[in-house]
Amino acid sequence: MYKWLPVIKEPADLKKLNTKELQELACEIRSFLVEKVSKTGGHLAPNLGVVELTIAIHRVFNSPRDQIIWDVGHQSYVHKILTGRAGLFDTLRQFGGLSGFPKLKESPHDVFQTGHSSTSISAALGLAQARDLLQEDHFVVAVIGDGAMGGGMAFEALNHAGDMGTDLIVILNDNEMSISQNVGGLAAYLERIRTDPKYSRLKEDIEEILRKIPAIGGKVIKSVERVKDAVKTLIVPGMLFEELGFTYLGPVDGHNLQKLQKTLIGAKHLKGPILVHVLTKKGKGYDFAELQPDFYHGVGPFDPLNPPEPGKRNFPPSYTEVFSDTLLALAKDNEKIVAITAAMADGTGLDAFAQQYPARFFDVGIAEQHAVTFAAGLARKNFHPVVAIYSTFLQRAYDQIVHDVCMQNLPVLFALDRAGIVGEDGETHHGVFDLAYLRHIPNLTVLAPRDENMLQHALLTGLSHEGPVAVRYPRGKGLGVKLERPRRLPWGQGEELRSGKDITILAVGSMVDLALKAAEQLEKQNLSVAVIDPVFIKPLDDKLISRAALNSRFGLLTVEEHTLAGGFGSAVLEYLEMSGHGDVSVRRLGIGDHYVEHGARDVLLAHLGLTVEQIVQACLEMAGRGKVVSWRQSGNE
Ligand SMILES: Cc1ncc(C[n+]2csc(CCOP(=O)(O)OP(=O)(O)O)c2C)c(N)n1
Repeated sequence: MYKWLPVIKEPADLKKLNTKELQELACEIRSFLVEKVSKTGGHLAPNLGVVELTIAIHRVFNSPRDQIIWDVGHQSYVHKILTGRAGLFDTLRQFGGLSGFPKLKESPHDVFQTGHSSTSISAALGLAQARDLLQEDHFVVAVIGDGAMGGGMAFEALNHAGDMGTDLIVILNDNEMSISQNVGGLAAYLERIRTDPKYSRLKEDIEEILRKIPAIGGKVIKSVERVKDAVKTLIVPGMLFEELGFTYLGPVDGHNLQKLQKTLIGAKHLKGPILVHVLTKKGKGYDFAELQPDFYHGVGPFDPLNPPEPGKRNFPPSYTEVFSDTLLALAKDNEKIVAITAAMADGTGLDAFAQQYPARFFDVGIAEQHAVTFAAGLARKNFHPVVAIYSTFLQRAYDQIVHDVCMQNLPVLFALDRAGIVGEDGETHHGVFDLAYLRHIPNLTVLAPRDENMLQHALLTGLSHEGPVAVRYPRGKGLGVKLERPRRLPWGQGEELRSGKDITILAVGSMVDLALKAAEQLEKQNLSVAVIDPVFIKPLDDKLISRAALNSRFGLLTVEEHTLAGGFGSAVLEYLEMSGHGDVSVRRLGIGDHYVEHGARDVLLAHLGLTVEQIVQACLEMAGRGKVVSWRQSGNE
């Protein structure tokens, strides 16, 4: 079915194809992406948009000798296809299969791992500096989207790179989209470059200059510096990237292979930091994705001829949907509630709030640190901001939480979606560190609701509190429990959901349901097991834990979808030690000292030993009835 794809085993093979053949290859890659991603799920629209760009990069540069860094890395599928990994696409994002992001262990062509946005220019500058110190001779190229370019780190790196003057090529892939429509001054600035006629003239002139570069033919220009100066004189004064010390090339049509290659060859001949501005269309070539690039940014498996309807709800609702609905309902009666997202309005469920209360909604772009301090500012003027950020991305804003929100004890509610194992996006995206990076911060309250009904209560409780509160909840569907009217939870109190005298399981959030099922099974084996939902990870319900410690014959078992180090089990151990219950036997189930790779969430949880069976097994061992299998032996290494 495919003519050219099987021919391309490595980037060098691209150099054997002429322009027409390359265009045919581009069409084949698009069909291949839709065919494979519709089966596995994945980042479709971003990859459809960079097909020609990736081909051009691999034609002009010499990977892996030349080093290419993909910002976020969600658009690296075409790069993977062209670097010998097309045959692995049936395993994309599955446990043990091809990752959806660049991975060092996968290929020498993946030179730097990414997943979180806006890191590529910093990494590329570091690689370029190392190259210079080692007196090596190769190119370093960062490919960054216009959304990621708006992140603070990208600006910090541009600022530094311009100052250093190091040879470095930054390719700005401008598709006018982040996940949804891009926001901010930079986006408006790029829009002006795209549409202003004087920039179109500039594009023509640059082509004229590039034609004169020796590698391309035409009149020989002896000094590359002269080219740079010539290009610079064409740049409109005040151009942002030029002012930062970059030579700006573009804008160039990112779907025109010939123009792209010419511009990249031109960039190779210039010295210092170069920014190549490339215009692409997200979702290019697959109508559904072109029309709804935000929906097809990242999709689950779908039927390519009959794709799913965006926004359609199923039962049970997802935690995100319940968050979205609850916030809308609470905001109706409380006009002090404002909502903030860092470029994830859809993913966090804040899109509904944005529609209903546009003046109280803020999309700050991919700028989690700014989002948090911005919220602190709003809170100082008596607003009650809800900062909805995935657990993994809030890692970025640790200092802002400590310094700007909690130290001033400001009423900011952090809604941490995707807490725990997220599944197919893998190690850069699992939200398994949040309890550890939050629970030691003074003034901060941390809640982990066990189901979607408790999520509603936790949100109301958090928004009724005049201080900072974090609520963590998992990815995916709720348990299908009845949704009551939201109520305030008794402050700092856990709930004993089941009594028992042999062992008490203290389970966090998503693990409570598993613990209850395990306790039921154990009852049939004559083991009497209590289950406690602490509800509050901080403050801990001291009394309840003390009572459980005294009354459980074989001790306590903690279970959490989080790292063991610094997590809830650690909090329980700390409390027991400080309160004189240090001799109580405690066993902890959670994630060991390692990163968790990609795969379906249930597969990963089983691999980590976070299942009903493993909880049963752990309890039997605690009662001296089972073979002792430590979490290391059970695969969680
Ligand atoms: C720190 C961080 N915040 C949020 C995200 C989620 N995210 C992944 S891709 C993306 C949009 C990136 O937009 P852009 O750089 O323009 O790339 P495009 O998808 O348009 O090609 C976002 C917000 C992330 N990966 N990292």
